[in-house]
Amino acid sequence: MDKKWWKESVVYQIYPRSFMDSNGDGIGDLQGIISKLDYLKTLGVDVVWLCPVYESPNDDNGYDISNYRGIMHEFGTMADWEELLAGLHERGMKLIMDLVVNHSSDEHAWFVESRKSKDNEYRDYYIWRPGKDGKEPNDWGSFFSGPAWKYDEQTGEYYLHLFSTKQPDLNWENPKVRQEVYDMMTWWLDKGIDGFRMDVINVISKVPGLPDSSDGSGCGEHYINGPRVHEFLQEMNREVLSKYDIMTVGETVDVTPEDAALFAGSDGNELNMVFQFELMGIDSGPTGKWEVTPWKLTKFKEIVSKWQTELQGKAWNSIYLNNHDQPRQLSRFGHDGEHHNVSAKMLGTLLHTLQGTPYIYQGEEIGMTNVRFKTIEEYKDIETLNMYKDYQKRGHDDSEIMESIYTKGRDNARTPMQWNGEVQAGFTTGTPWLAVNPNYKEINAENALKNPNSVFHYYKKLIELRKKHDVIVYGDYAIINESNEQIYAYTRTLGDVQLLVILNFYEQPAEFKLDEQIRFQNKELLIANYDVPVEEDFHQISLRPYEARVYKLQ
Ligand code: ISL
Ligand code: CA
Repeated sequence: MDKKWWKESVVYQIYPRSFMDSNGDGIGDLQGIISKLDYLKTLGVDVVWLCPVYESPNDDNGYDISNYRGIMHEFGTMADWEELLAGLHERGMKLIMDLVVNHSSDEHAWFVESRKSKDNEYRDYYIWRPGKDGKEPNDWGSFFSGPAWKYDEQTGEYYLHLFSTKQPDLNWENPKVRQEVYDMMTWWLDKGIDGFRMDVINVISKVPGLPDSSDGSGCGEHYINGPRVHEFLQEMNREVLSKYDIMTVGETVDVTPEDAALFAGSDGNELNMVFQFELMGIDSGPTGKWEVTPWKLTKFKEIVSKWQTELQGKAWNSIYLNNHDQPRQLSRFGHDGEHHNVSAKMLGTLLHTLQGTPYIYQGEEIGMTNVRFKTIEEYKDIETLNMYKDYQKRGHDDSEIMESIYTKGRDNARTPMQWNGEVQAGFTTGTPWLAVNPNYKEINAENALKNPNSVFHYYKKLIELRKKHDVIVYGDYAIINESNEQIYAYTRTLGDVQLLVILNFYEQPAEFKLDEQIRFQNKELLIANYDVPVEEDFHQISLRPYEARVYKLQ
């Protein structure tokens, strides 16, 4: 058992723009977060992952950074940030910062210089190429629709931007760029932070020559897990990470467990863990995420089991079911109507009892849901807005596009945190930058704190259990009743202690039969989302809608 604090921790992700507004301008800010630190302490989380709070023109809500060492003025000042760090540390919590270094903002001083002339000393900080036959240098597409290249009048060349046109890709081939990044990371670590979440870190190395995609799709084969990515991360680890007792998690698009074992292997020479996307792709069609496709529990179990077993003993998993880029887990995998409370708890049970570090996304702990704004004008996310224009141009009808946005759009996760049932959900005294979800009168933190039966108190208990039972953190995973289309059940085993997790993923009742192979003398119910009758026959359990139970067997 290779014990590590970051394996035993529970992480809480904050999207600052939407968490809490302290000054009535409608935008969440650092003082707002500070005012809620006791809330986080009550929940019991160990680590806060703060999405970007650096200076930014906010083309992509802070993922376009114009100064890596300054705080976005809408969020506050460096003094506010220092107060936040101290406030977390005083309460025994840690802080990890978002590191966005695949690209910067086009308003970053490096890019302002870089675009001035071909012989500018910052030219090679970015990826510039002449056009090919009057068109883009290659066929790569942007994650946010359209080509990944933008023509720049000034020097008559194109620059690469895998994301928005205001997010030019940094040139990691240039050792000066890498040194700038390492210096900046060291600067933040010396301020006392406890680690980094690294944005799209597996696309930083591009295949030399930047060839067209082989299948004409314009997709990522020439930059996802590119030729030098492990070399770069090992260098970063040597120069920076290995000098501190910190945690690191890489956001890695399109990786397999084999890739993950290289990025986050137990030898520890790159990162501690990665976010995989395989599960998040479960309801996408051949054309991508906007092609909404029904998902199946058997497939869900297959993906999760694959990651659980293939990383076991080799690398460490991160566990998440939603974040600021994904729809709300409750609307996607649970039931956001009548079975709201039990299904939110069922999903929480899964999150906290798999092997890996659990990540809670703000609002998940009170069961926040997707939103359906009537018109596209109410949406703010660049990915959503670009896709809307693109699909309209291609002749899709409006109601079909809106349906995709309702199920998959990133603004589902970005509506303001629902603190109470008062004006604007208690998030702001002004007009919020993105409208609040109209269900805030029922679903809000104040109600959740008051009600002992709430999702919040259930999450709190799950977090407490993690601290008491090593098997929850370190136990080996094994799936049981694998082919069952309605129930997800598995065991976690550590020495002679076994955890048995039984989850009904649907509204319909289900019969669970316990495998004869599972033998034990004592059983203890650790947590459940319904009252469980004592005299029940354990080998045949009737599960109610979205019922979840966790037993400890010995
Ligand atoms: O949001 C997505 C789901 O469709 C992805 O395409 C997403 O853009 C990708 O996961 C990378 O995400 C990260 O980098 C982006 C930023 O917009 C996201 O918010 C961030 O999490 C560019 O920095
Ligand atoms: Ca504010």
